[in-house]
Amino acid sequence: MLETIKRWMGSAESKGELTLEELTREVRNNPIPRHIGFIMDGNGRWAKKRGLPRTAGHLAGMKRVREIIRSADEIGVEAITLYSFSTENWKRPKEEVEYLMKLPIEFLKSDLQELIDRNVRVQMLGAKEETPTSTYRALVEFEEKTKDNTGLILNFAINYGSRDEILQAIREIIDEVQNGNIDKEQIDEQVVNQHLLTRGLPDPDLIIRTSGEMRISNFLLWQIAYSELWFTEALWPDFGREAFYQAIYDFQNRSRRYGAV
Ligand code: V07
Repeated sequence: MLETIKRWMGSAESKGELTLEELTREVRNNPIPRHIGFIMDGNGRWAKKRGLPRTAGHLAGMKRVREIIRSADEIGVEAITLYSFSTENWKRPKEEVEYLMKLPIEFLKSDLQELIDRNVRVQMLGAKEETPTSTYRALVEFEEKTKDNTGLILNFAINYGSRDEILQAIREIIDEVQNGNIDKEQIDEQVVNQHLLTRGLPDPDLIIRTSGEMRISNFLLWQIAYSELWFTEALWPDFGREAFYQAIYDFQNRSRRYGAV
């Protein structure tokens, strides 16, 4: 109780004076966000600070992906969506893009078995067909080998852009109207939801972005209408279990009103 009051006096949000054990207990004793989105920013900057190539930052970032999956699974999150590669990322240097496209293949070798053991279902959001053949095969293998799993839903947004996703939904809905399947007046939020790549998933309760940037960058624009946004200066390769649970702790201590008072 005293701890709680001290925290209120300090600031609106905790500054991380709980130990990891206390934090985990607090988080587990409160409602867990059902769906959490991650914008995994800062790998390049992390590498630069150490005089390493940007690719070293991406490799370190992949290790944190593993830690976040385990941490989410262990507290019973229903779904996480990781923004791994945007449609804009093709503009990066060729070597960097080639390296990024190899990461799912590496991840397949190192982590598929653990994901199966954890009953995790892996899905892709985005045009995976436009990735190199070997990457595409790895992405499909993840999906196929985990499709009947009933635990944590793990979405990788690869070659994803939210405006593209919305445009595609608009085209599909127009087709439905033209085919006489629905009337224009019947188009509502539910119809739109059914045509987005996230169909079947709850909207994200919480979006986490690392690396100090306070932008959404074309990630799940429709779906985040009521999401809590949480930003940290930490670079993605430094973002581990403790920071993740701190974000959930802060989420649990904010009040969400969906526009009401
Ligand atoms: C990527 C590592 C994490 C930091 C952000 C960018 C770099 C894991 C995957 C992955 C994707 C699909 C899959 C299994 C693993 C990945 C890309 C980049 C393109 F089925 N990390 N990671 N994919 N980074």
